[in-house]
Amino acid sequence: MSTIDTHAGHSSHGGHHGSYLTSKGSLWADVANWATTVDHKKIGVMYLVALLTLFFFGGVMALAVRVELLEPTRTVEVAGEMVTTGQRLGVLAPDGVSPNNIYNRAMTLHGAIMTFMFIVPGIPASLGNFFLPLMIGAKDVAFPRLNLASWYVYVFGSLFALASAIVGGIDTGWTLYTPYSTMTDADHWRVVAMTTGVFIMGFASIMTGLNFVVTVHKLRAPGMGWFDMPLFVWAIYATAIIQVLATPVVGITVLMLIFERLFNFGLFDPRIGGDPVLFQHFFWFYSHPVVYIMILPAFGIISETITCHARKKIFGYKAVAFASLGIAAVSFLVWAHHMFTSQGELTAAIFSFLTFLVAVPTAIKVFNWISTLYKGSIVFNTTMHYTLGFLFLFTIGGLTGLPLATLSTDMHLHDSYYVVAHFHYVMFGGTVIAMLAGMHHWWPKMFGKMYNEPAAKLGFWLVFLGFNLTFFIQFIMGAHGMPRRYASYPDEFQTMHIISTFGSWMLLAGFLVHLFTFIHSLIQGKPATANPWGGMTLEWLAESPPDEHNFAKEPIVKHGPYDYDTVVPPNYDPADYPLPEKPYTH
Ligand code: CU1
Repeated sequence: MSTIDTHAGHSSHGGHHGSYLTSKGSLWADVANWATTVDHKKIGVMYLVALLTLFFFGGVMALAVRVELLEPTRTVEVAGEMVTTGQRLGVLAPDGVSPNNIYNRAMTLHGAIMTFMFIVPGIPASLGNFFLPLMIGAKDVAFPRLNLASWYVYVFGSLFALASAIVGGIDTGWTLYTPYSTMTDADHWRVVAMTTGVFIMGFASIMTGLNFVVTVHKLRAPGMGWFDMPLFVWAIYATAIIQVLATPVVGITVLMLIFERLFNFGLFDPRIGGDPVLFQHFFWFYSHPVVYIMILPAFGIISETITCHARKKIFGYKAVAFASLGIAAVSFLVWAHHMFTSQGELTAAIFSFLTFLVAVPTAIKVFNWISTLYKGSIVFNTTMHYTLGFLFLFTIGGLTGLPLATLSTDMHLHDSYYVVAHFHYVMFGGTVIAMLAGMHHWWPKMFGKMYNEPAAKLGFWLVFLGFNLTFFIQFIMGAHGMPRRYASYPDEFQTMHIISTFGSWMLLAGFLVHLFTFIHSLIQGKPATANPWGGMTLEWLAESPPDEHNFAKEPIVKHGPYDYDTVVPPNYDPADYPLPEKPYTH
């Protein structure tokens, strides 16, 4: 039996001495310790807390938008006054602001928070920060102080962006399209606060990406070649390359917007020689690659969870690894597919073709995951539920992209609810569901506690069914002509909107179940052993939760990350978490 050299040994049960979570003695000492820490694990947890807080605010905005859409008319008369559905229900109740405008602001804030502040930093900054060094057997990232700086920059940028909401909010939509973003609201500072926030957060993203690229190149444990790296590491590496190359473009774009807004530079205003579509080119040159910053880390998580919980070697390791790099490369060539309705036919046809190219590496990944499941010893725990949920939802998200990449059908579907549904199937059905898979997979490692599986599974079913109820019907609405971004709509769409809003409440219930399950786990969960699922990657060699410096001794890699068929998983005790029998050959 080949094995891994380490002093980590078998874990004592949870909360052992010297874990990164061990208190420094007093509350003040702990706060000071966390606020100045350069430990990638603590920074990962700090990112997770900040991200989930913002996810909560973005979610509240989404719920408010869905409540407003329960009724087709914008305003109804109540006691001689014209009020909106939201006002009547006490959800959107502004004083002295046009109701439509409030709807637009809630919708914009939902989009801006969820994209710029939650899903872009999302998996890399939280789970990536925590697990990338552990998975390659390193003590930390290459630049620990830069890592801490990125967290502060991210929080500072987020506060800047949220300040725009406090002073009244912006109504441009998260894409900040000109001319809306250069002309709406007499008060410049709302748009400027949001865009400055985006500009600042961009630096956090670049810092994280740069850190991960150098970490992967320089800090892999002895014996770990490029093709011995876990696929999550490959995915984060590909993401980091996009972060470094694409993010400066959004920085330039929002600067141009700020200068146009404040000083009339004539970049986007045709009256003084500008071109409003130019903004869209700049914006999407960043914001399409960013879609892959959002989804590639999710792919990485699925490659880990599907192998570990199906007890099987990944099918086609190199194909999956290179598909990540392929997607990263093609992601830079497809930006103009967001502008099919505003450009020449030849250009549109070329971008349509390039967009279809992305389907090739993506489909390779999906086929390889399904092949990995074939004849696997599948454990139907919460993580596997989310993994299979991801395959189902992401496949729908991917396939419904094809009619949008096709010029003739896109003319009809452009800016309709069909796009909203497609986008949410990819971003929520893909990224958020995969993040939930990752959080359940790695929770025992991060916090040293197990969680209640039946409760977590209930959470899964509420999230899964609630999500489909909310968004599947939006494909149908969109195909029937319901445009996106409007507070009011023709009566014929009301039933479908009501169904969608009920779905959003179910989704909320699912998240509350998960929240309680995680809190319950932290307070009185059963202590986790070092390797409860019998995983093969290096993070399972560390204690649960890991020591301050990760491993007692630098691990030396002697087998691949997915050798489930030939190697007994290190530190695994069947008494703790029974797994299906595995016919180990050695
Ligand atoms: Cu795109």
